[in-house]
Amino acid sequence: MAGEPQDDCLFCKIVAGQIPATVVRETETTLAFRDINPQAPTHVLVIPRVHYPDIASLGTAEPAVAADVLRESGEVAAEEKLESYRVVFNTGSGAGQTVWHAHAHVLGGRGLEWPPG
Ligand code: D5M
Repeated sequence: MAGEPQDDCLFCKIVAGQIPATVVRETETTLAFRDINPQAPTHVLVIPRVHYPDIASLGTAEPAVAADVLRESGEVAAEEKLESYRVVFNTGSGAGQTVWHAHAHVLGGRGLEWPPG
């Protein structure tokens, strides 16, 4: 059920402490940890503790938690002292989503081109 931990979800396992992660920030509703395959000098993922498959379904069901993810993305950027950075929600396999638990990518520490690939 949406919102409940999923046995087959990698990020639910990180939330539960069953898989290790390099955690940089934690709140009651969110977790921020370093991406295992960084695409920039700073590459942190911010996730809700609750399971929703993408940011749209999280935003519809639990808008306050979606707002927490956005606020924490900014807090990560501030902690990492990023003057310019990008917050990305890949949504759908055609956009590169591979983990079906909502997550923001916070990317910075190098020049970021626009439009993205
Ligand atoms: O982003 C999913 C991201 O999740 C991708 O950048 C790799 C990252 N990832 C996968 N496994 C781990 C673990 N175990 N720790 C940290 N980061 C991880 P997407 O937008 O779905 O492609």
